[in-house]
Amino acid sequence: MKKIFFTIALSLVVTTLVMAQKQINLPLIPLPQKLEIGQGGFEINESTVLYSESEDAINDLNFLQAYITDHYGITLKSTIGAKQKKSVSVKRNATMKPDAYTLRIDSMSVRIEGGSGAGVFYGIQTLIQLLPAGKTTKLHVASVNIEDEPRFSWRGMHLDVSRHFFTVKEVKKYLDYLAMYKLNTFHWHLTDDQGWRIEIKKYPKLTSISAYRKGTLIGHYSETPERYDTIQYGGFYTQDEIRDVVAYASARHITVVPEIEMPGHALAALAAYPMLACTSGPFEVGRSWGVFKDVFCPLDVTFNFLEDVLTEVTDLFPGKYIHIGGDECPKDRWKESPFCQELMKRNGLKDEHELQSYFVQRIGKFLQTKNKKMIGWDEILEGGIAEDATIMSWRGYSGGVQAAKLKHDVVMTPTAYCYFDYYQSTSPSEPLAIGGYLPLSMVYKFEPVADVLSADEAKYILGTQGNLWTEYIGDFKKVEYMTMPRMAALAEVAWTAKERKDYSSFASRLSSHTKLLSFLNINYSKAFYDISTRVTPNGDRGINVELLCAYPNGQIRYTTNMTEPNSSSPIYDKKFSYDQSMMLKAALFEGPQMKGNVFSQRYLVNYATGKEIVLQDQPDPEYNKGGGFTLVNGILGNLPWNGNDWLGFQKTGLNATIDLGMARGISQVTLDVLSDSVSWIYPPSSMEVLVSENNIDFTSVGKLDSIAIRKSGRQATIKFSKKEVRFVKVIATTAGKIQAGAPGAGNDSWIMVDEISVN
Ligand code: TNX
Repeated sequence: MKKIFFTIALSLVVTTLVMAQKQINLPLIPLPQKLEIGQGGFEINESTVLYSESEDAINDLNFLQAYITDHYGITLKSTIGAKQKKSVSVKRNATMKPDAYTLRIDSMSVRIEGGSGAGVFYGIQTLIQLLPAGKTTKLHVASVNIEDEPRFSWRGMHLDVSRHFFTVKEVKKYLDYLAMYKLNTFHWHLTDDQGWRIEIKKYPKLTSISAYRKGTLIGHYSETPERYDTIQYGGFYTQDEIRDVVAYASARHITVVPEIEMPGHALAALAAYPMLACTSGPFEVGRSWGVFKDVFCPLDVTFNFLEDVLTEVTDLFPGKYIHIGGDECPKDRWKESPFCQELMKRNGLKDEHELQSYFVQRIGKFLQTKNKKMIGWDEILEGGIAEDATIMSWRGYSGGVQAAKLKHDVVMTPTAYCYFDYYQSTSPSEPLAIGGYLPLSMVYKFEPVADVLSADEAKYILGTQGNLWTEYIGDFKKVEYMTMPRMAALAEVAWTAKERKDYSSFASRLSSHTKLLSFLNINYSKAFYDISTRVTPNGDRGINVELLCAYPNGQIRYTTNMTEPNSSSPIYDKKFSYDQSMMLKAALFEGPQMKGNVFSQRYLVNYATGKEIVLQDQPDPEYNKGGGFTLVNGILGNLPWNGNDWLGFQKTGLNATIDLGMARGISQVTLDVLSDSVSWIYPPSSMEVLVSENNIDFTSVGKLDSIAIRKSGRQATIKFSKKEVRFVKVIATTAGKIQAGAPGAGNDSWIMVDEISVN
């Protein structure tokens, strides 16, 4: 008796564990609000019939039918009628919230109910994620009981097709990915300085001239000298193609929000119609990136043009929102223009920000006559927000908070969490990106509702979206790489209740879900398996090294002899110290399988490494991840620069004193510095090294009055005759105000410094 009881108890424990385990492993993204997993499951095979229990769900059912045919090669009968045994059925249920659905799978049937077509469609998407991620004609799906609905109503992805153009076929693929993650808004960035991409019948030159540029910048915007290719580049969508994309999106319950940029980012349009500018031109479609000074001039002819354009645009896009841009509009031309100054006077506008506001409000009024709502980047708050405008908050949270407090709707897309053109990995093999660092775990952490908002104000936060600017994304495989899987993380932010979010669970599900991504031939990034390092001082014996991985499963294995790690390399299980320069390579393994990329890091050791360092002035808090220790931690700040492992000073320079612990014979001091004028970063205007035996009396041993940073090197070195000293002081001064003509002209420049090596 006892024994039997014990066996039952044990098997209960085992089952619960298996259930819990399974729950985590069901590769569902975004995680449903309520999910129970049962025993066994259902097999969809050639004889399964698909029923739509209500006529209005047949289109969504047909979507499922087509998906199964396309991916598994079996064509199931789909019909309207009451569900039968051994069938898949869908139904609209008006008692449910529109976007809500239930999915119930047992050994007898698969049943989906949704509050609307969208709800049914989301149920179908969940079912699709449960199908086998490989070609077979027996589609086993686990037994589940799911009740689900989204947290936010705006769940979006943006795509910039101006900087680089993507074909209708590619745009449709992108929409497939949105659909897979239950995203419902596609923000189509159709116009910008580097190309106008939508046919406007009344202005044919927008496609014959504005859609093409004569060449494109090569490499990164910050590189000097600038280099260009001379290949004509461009393309546009005809109105028929636009309608085709809108219909394709609509079949997936996705609303398309077109963006027509104004008053800035308008150079392509000015190239065809220079009379819309404040000066006479001629203008050329942009070949480089960034912000251009020539913008739309608030002339009557410009408003007539924009209203004509928007009339055609509003006819093409049935959704309620039209995005009018509004970001990054330099005011130089308006300041110089007697017309603008006169217009400002006439309308009592006190500055050019108010003129921008006047511009946007005039367009807003026009859109109202077309029954559309205006949405714009958060700059449209400056100088007074237009009545009824929705704000897309990209420069952090503040624009969104301000707008919500003013009772305006908001979509949150702050760069720090939502810019998928940023690097997602610090690996040196990462393809070129604009800059920044936005790993998957950071996207996942994003909370769209700022905690300073009251419950009432929070209602104005419609949701969130990921943005893909394509300056450095020239082909669709790279579009996939930059968005997948960050789009999946964003989808969970937008859909799943805050309390249910958990990165470990997400990453585990994602790891299984990548099988589906591979099956769909999607070029996803494996950076979420990345390993990173943390170093800490270890008294006199150098540095402690830790290896970290945000992915919760598997083991890290490593080598220190320059060979690549494999499944029999030693397992990293605790931090270790070292006192000699070393090359470490590590990778994540689940069983015998290496998951991500190989991490390699050189750790350097010299007299200064791990020693006590005192900074007279603290770095700017934004660029001070590790304090003074950053300068002696044995790790060179990474390039391309992303803020990690560099210290930034703007108001003061660097003044660092290192205690070598005992007198050492030294003859060389090196400081790592950065040069990136686009980010306002300049090499120090001077660098000096002083030494001391007692930390009171310092003698200068060398000074550089200019520091030339070559492409291949970034180190400023001072050599001197050998000195026996214990204290070393390094002083580096900033270059002062940025000169006219350079980005950020008139502002204080920055210095970014890293490793101080003493030999
Ligand atoms: C800023 S975000 C822009 C875009 C650039 C992007 C690059 C915004 C409203 N404007 O024009 O492509 O940065 O990350």
